[in-house]
This record gives sequence, structure tokens and C-alpha cells, in this order.
Amino acid sequence: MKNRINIIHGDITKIAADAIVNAANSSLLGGSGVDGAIHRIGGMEILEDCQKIRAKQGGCKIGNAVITRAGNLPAQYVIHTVGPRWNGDKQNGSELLRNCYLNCFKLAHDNGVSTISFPNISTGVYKFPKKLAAEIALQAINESLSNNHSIKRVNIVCYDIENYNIYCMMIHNS
Ligand code: AR6
Repeated sequence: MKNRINIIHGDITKIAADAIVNAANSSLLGGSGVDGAIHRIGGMEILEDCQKIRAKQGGCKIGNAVITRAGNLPAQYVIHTVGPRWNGDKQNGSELLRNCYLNCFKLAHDNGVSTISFPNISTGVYKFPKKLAAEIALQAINESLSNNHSIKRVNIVCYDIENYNIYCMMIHNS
């Protein structure tokens, strides 16, 4: 499994993949952090698709995911998922964060995606503890890869060096 996972230190908007995952909020209308960068660089196509989804289902619940076109990003799709905001409830938060990853893989599979990039969902504005978030992410990604052979490559794109070091250490020790 390990050889289908790449840990990258960089900006997710600059790395080509079939699908780029966005750490969005329930409104799907954009925000700061990686969400801001994705909407800014992707452009109007993404916002238009998000607005259509809002009109149909009223946004996106925590732990769920939706898919849109990717506009000017080096990708075919953006998969928007809404991570939990850390509130100290480890069990519930972990379950919701895990659902984010699993639901992104479901959408990727249904849309014929073979390469996908993830940011470190919930570890910025939503303040989820980085080490715990990485454990949950790697477990959900490994599980999804073992059930899903159509995904050839998963990029875990760490923007901050702290997350990058955590992932490198965990992959190295696994
Ligand atoms: N490429 C990759 N990762 C990035 C980038 C980038 N260009 N920019 C930031 N990160 P955050 P959240 C990392 O705050 O915690 C937004 O306002 C960042 O270092 O983007 O899930 C949404 O609209 C961090 O490790 O998302 C929501 O309201 C990780 O991305 C809320 O923030 C996630 O940080 C979501 O909070």
C-alpha cells in the first residue's frame, strides 16, 4: 500500500492529479486556508458547481463529500469534504474525520479517479490535533486503498512542515 502513497511538502493547487480534495465548510462557498486557495485559483467553475449542489441539497454535512469540476486547477475534479472542528471530543471528531476520507474515496471511485491529492483536513482553522489527524488519515487511506484497486496514487500534500514531518515519521515506522 505504502508505495501508492506519496507524502509531499507543498501547495496542493500546484500538483497535478485527477482529483484534488478541498477542506471546505458546510456552506461550500469558500473560506480561508486551502479552501481559499482552491477557489481563488480554480475560479468560477468551482463556485458555480458548489452553488448548484447547495440548491439541490443545501450544502454539505460534516464528514460528507461532494464533487465539482476543477476550473483552472491541474485536475479534473475537486472533491469538497467538510472536516470536524476540534472541540475536545476525540471519539466523535475521529469518526467524522475518518468519514471525510472514506467518502472522498467513494466519490473518487464512482468518478473513475486514479490519482488523488489530500490536504491535511481539519488541521488548520479547525484546529484538529495534527498527530491524531494523521493517524486517522493514514488508517482510512490504507483501508480504502486495500478495497479499491482503481486508485493508483494518493498524494498527501502537507503545506506546513510540522504535518510533513509527522507523516514522514508515521510512514517510515509503518
Ligand atoms: N495546499 C495544501 N494545504 C494547504 C494549503 C495549500 N495551498 N493551504 C493551507 N493548507 P485549513 P480546516 C493546509 O485551515 O482546518 C476554511 O476557511 C493547512 O496548513 O485550510 O479543515 C474552510 O472554509 C492545514 O494543514 O482547513 C473552513 O471554514 C490544512 O491545509 C475551514 O477553513 C487544513 O487547513 C476548514 O478548516
